[in-house]
Amino acid sequence: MVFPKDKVDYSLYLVTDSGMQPEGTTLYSQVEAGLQNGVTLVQIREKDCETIDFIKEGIAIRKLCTKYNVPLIINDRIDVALAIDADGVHVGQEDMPIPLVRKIVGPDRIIGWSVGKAEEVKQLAEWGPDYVDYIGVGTIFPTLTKKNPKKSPMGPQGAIKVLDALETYNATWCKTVAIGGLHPNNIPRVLYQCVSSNGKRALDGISLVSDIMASKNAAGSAKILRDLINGTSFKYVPNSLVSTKNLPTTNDMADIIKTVSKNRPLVQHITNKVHYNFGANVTLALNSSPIMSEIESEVGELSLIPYATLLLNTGTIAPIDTVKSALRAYNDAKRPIVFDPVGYSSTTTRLVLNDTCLSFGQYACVKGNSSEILSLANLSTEKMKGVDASSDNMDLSLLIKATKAVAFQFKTVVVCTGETDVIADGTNSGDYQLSKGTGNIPDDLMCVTVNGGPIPIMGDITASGCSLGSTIASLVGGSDTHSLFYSVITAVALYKAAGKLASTRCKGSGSFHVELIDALYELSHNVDPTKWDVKISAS
Ligand code: 3NM
Ligand code: MG
Repeated sequence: MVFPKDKVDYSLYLVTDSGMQPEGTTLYSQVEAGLQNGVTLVQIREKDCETIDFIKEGIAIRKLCTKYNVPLIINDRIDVALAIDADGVHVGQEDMPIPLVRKIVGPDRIIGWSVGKAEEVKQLAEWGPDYVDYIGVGTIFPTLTKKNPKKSPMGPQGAIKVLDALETYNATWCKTVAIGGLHPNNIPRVLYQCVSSNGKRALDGISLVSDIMASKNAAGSAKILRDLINGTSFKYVPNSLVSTKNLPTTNDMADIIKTVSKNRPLVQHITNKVHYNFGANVTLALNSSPIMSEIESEVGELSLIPYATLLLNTGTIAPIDTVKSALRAYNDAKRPIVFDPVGYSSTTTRLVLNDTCLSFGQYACVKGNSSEILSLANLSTEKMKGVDASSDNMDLSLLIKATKAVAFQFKTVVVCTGETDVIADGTNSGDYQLSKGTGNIPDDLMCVTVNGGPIPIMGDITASGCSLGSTIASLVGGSDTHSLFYSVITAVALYKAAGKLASTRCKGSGSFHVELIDALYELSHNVDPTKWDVKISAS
C-alpha cells in the first residue's frame, strides 16, 4: 500500500544528495535527524550512483520513512521507485514524459514534476488531475547543490508567476513546493511573498537539500526550518505592519516627525552620484544622519546601529555583491530598506539589475515614478492606451491600480510619485501561511493619495525624486512606534508640503534647491501638519 495522496504533507520536503554530509554523519543519519524534527516528505536524489547502491540506500530509507510515517519519493529512477515500493517519483522537464510515468507507476503513486517557467503549467493543466500531483517550483535562488544548472534563478517573483498560471488554468489539485537556495534567512520572505495575484494560493511547502543534508547539526537545522514554516508572521521592520485605517491623523504625523528627531536614524545611502550631496543635506534637515557608504565589509556593522535604515537607489549602481550583502544585512537586522528602482526597465541592464535587487530583499517601501510603477505592475502598455484615450482621472485610477498591484506582489508599501502621489499598503500585516494565500486581491488594499497641486519646478532640479527616498528612509527608520504605512504617508506629505512652500519662496531652480532644504528643516523642527498645504485622501 502506498501512502495516501490526500494525506501528504508537503510543508518540509527533504531532498537527499550523498556526498555533502559532514564528517561523522551519514546520509541515513541526516535523513533520520530530519524526520525526527519536522521533515514531512523525503526524496532520494542520486545523480551518480550505481544501481545496486541506489537500491541498498533506497531500501534503508524506505524502512526509515515507514517508521516515521512519511512518504518516500525517488528522483527520476522509476525502476528503483517500483523496486523498493516508494510512494512516488519526481521527474524533471527532460526526464520521462509524465503520461508515460503515470502509465508505469499506476494511479496511486505520487508524481512530482520540476517546473521552472509559468508556461510549463499549461501542459500540466491539459493532462489534468490524474497526472501531476505536485510541482517543484525553482530554481528560486542560486544554489551550489545542483550541478550544471540549466535554469537561472527565478526569485519569488518567478514563483508567483507559476502560482498565477496554476490559478489561470484552474489546476486546483496540484500542490507546490519551492526549491533552490532556500535557507532560514530567506524562507519566511519566500512564504510571505509567494501568493498568487488573486490572493487564493500560496506555496504548500519548502523543498531543500543542503540546509539539512550539509548541516553539522541536521536536527537543529530541521527544527529551525520547521519553526519558520509553522510561523505565521514575518517581521522585517521595527514598525508595526498593521494599520487599522487608511489615514494617519495630523497628530500621528506630528508624532512620527518628532520621534524621528528624537531617534536620529542613520540613513545609509547606496545611491547615484547626482544624489549624494543633496540627499545627505535633505537627511540632515530631517534630523537624521546620512552615511553615503558602498563598502561591502561594513554593511553588517552599519545595519546594527540603532535606527539604521538603508536607501537603495539604482541610478548608478554599486557592485551587485555589495548590494546583496547590504540587503541581507538590513533584512537580517530587521531594519527597513527603501528601494528606488531608477529607470526600472528602460534598458535591459537596468531591468536585470532592478529585478535582481527585488528578488534578493524584502523592502519596507518601494518608491518610483509613474512609468517605473506601471512597468513593475506590467501595465505600461495599458498606460499608453490610457494616455491616448482618456482623461487625467482615468490615468489616476490606472496609477492606483498599478500601485496596489506592485504593493501586493512585493508585500510592501509602494509610493508612486507624480502631481498626485499614490501610496498603497501591501504588507498584509506581515502574515503568511502555507497554501492559503491572503484571501484578498490587490484592489482591496488600503491606499491614499497625496495632492498639493502642481509643483513644476520640482522637475527643474536634480535628485528631487531621489530625495523623497531619503525622506521616506529617515521617517520609517526613526519612527519605530508608528506603522510603516503611516510613516511613509507622513514622509510623502512632508516632502510635498516642503516642495510647495519652497516653490512659493524661490526665485528659480537654484534657489528652489536651497529653499527645499530650508522648508524640510522648518517643517521638521517646527512640526504642525495641520498647516501643510497638501490634501491626503483615502482612495
Ligand atoms: N532542484 P539546495 S534546485 C534538486 O530548480 C534541485 O529544480 C532544483 O538544493 C530545481 O536546497 C535543486 O541545497 C537543488 O539549494 C536544491
Ligand atoms: Mg531529473
